[in-house]
Amino acid sequence: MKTYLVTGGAGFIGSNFIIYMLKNFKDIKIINLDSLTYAGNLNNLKEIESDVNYHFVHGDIRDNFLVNKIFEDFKVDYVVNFAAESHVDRSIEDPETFVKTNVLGTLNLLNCAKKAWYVDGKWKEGKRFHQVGTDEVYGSLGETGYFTESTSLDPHSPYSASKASSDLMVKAYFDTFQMPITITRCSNNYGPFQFPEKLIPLLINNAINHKALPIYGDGLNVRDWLYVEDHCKAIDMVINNGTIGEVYNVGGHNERKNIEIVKEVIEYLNREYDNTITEELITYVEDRKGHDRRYGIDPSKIKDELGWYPETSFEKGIIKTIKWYLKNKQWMEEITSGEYENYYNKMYNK
Ligand code: NAD
Ligand code: TDX
Repeated sequence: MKTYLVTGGAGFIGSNFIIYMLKNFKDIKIINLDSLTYAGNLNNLKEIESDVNYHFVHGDIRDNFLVNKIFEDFKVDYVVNFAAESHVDRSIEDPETFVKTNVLGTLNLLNCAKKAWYVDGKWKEGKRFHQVGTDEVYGSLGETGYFTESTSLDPHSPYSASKASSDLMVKAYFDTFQMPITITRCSNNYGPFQFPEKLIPLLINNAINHKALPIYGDGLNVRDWLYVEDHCKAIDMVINNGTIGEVYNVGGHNERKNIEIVKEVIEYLNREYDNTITEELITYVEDRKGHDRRYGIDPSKIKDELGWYPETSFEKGIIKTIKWYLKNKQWMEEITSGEYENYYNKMYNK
């Protein structure tokens, strides 16, 4: 029975990962450590919250006493570090919070894992520290080419700089201490439980409330979209079968211009939900500072070595996603009240 310490498990990808793992494996235990920032929501985990193999701990990944205690109380085998400040626009407003959680938080987890796993001059068997990274650390592509694992790191936003720093700290613990680590770097995820500050849920939420759909710059920036469950599967495969010390890029050759995404969402909602939702809602706004033009992942390594591939096509995934948000309007209303409203009004001056 393996015990996973999942950090940030009340956020978007973390909650999908916990649900995916508990649904697929009966012989694992999951400890979810989350400080419940604006992005963390325990309602995401309703369907598994009473599972005997699930345990929630409310706390910060920077809390050295607490994290050491978790390692003592539970025989942690795997750390899967999702906990992060994850939104680029917020990092432009407040870079420091990103360094505190993403860099110092990761460092604290590494130190606690080392303390628990490195005993009498050797590493205990069967341990793994997995860092959930992002393709944004590679910077921005021109019209051609893809990010491979050997692409130089060239982050542009405070968010991606903090994620690059945390990846490098994890790598340093492998290079210096031979800590058993792996890193995945994934492209843009979409699916259930994503906080509606990110493009796809923001579009759905605004459209159904007949609010403007803000498009940064010319709308021609490209992102490589991956359905969240495919990402969860990739992480599981890398933890269990990936080579220690290695980085794996995760993405699905699913590139779309932002404006194409907006039009697809409008088209579906107009046809299936409310025919007053039209392209008139599209509003071009000032571009994001340092806005990366294009991300595109080359996933050959994870495909060739581990047999992973994205199972959900964008055409199917986007419909599944829109339907989920329509069915869970209350989740959206709850999560967007209070702090989010203030943030949204500040960002878009509405
Ligand atoms: P999210 O913002 O939805 O969730 C982050 C979670 O971390 C929240 O539950 C929050 O409460 C928790 N958290 C934040 N600070 C914490 C702290 N100091 N201690 C404990 N918990 C804390 O993020 P997400 O979109 O689910 O992303 C998860 C991870 O995946 C992040 O590391 C992100 O960089 C990475 N990633 C995200 C994407 C994407 O498209 N969303 C793509 C690639 C990589
Ligand atoms: O209102 C918007 N209008 C708009 O045009 C928002 C929120 C975004 N955009 C654009 C900016 C990007 O080009 O859409 C694209 C996607 O934006 P986000 O959803 O903010 O994602 P991105 O900045 O690409 O980063 C995401 O993918 C990589 C996640 O937020 C990161 O956590 C992850 O590492």
